[in-house]
Amino acid sequence: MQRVILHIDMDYFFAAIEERENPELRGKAVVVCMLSGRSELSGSVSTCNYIARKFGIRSGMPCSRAKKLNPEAVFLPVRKPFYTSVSDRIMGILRSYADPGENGDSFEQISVDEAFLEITDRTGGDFNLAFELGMQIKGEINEKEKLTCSIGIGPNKLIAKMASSAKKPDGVTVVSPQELENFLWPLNVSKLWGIGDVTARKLQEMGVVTIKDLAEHDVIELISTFGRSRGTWLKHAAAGIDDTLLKERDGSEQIGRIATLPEDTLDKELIFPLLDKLAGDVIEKLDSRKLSFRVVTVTVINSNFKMYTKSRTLNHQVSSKETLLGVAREILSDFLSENRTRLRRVGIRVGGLQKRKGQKSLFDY
Ligand code: DCP
Ligand code: CA
Ligand code: CA
Repeated sequence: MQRVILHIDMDYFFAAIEERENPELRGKAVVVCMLSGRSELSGSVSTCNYIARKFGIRSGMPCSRAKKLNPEAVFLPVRKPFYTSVSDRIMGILRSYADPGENGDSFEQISVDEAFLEITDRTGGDFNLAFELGMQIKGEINEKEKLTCSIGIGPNKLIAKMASSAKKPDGVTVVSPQELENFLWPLNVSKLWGIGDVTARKLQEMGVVTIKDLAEHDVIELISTFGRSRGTWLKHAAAGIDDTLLKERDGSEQIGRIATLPEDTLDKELIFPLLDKLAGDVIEKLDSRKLSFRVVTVTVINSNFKMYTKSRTLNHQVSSKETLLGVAREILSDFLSENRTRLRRVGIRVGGLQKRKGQKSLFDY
């Protein structure tokens, strides 16, 4: 099936959170600063909103310089733990939109405000459906967190990542395999994700200006300049080729199983035995690696191939099958009480994994 990957990047993230928390900041230039504490405004700009950017203020520049560019701007100190808690909630929302992940990881957080989602199964390889999913994600983040983001959708991580920055802020950019060359080739090589300043400069010296130039460049020459692996990578990337899979960040790994019911049904008598078997399989995997979990996610796919995911976070680490099955049954029962379409597949997944510590806890039942 045609792969579909979605990349999301939050808009002016730290400054957007500050704006949300303090509506009086709306309409003003807002600069979030990493202050060194030595003197007032000795430090660098963490980020700023788009109004501040109009004055030329950028991430990384000295705060004193930002102050000169716009003395009227509001300067705020970074509140990293607070932004991280917002990030965690957003990542939780995003995870629920990724594929169930039967064939490997389907969610990868790459920074505080960025993640990849594999949505191949969810969309059946259809880029129009992927666009709708992107709009749905924006809607949920806006509703729950009052923040905007930019989304890129493409046939692989490379294209998705580059597409998300094409329309910023608040954009959704879809690049299907048919549109790939039109999107990629006119761009300057320095825009290719993975190319740094040094490579970009070397390529310019070789007369390679656009990504199209790079795609058409002699691969032997690329290899002799950059080495075999980097040289072939450049050639492939310029053609929009990228086979890399998504990889869960350590600590956010999940273990799950999903299976098809004997028939499409809404009957617990048929669903619970399968749930029982899946819970057993998951616990077996956890046992073999001596892991406990804290998050339980149930996935269902109904007879119309629509997928629904619901998660519950427990207030401590657990590792027993009884707990897993109990929580999974509760989630599923809640779901069945409000759903009318028969189910085709069900899955269980656990997250918040940790190495089990010493003895089994008294609470672990
Ligand atoms: N950040 C930082 N120092 C930097 C770059 C970024 O502290 N030099 C922090 C603040 C940003 C967050 O990381 O809000 C995300 O970085 P981005 O590069 O995604 O930038 P923004 O989200 O702020 O803006 P954009 O709308 O351009 O994505
Ligand atoms: Ca961002
Ligand atoms: Ca980012």
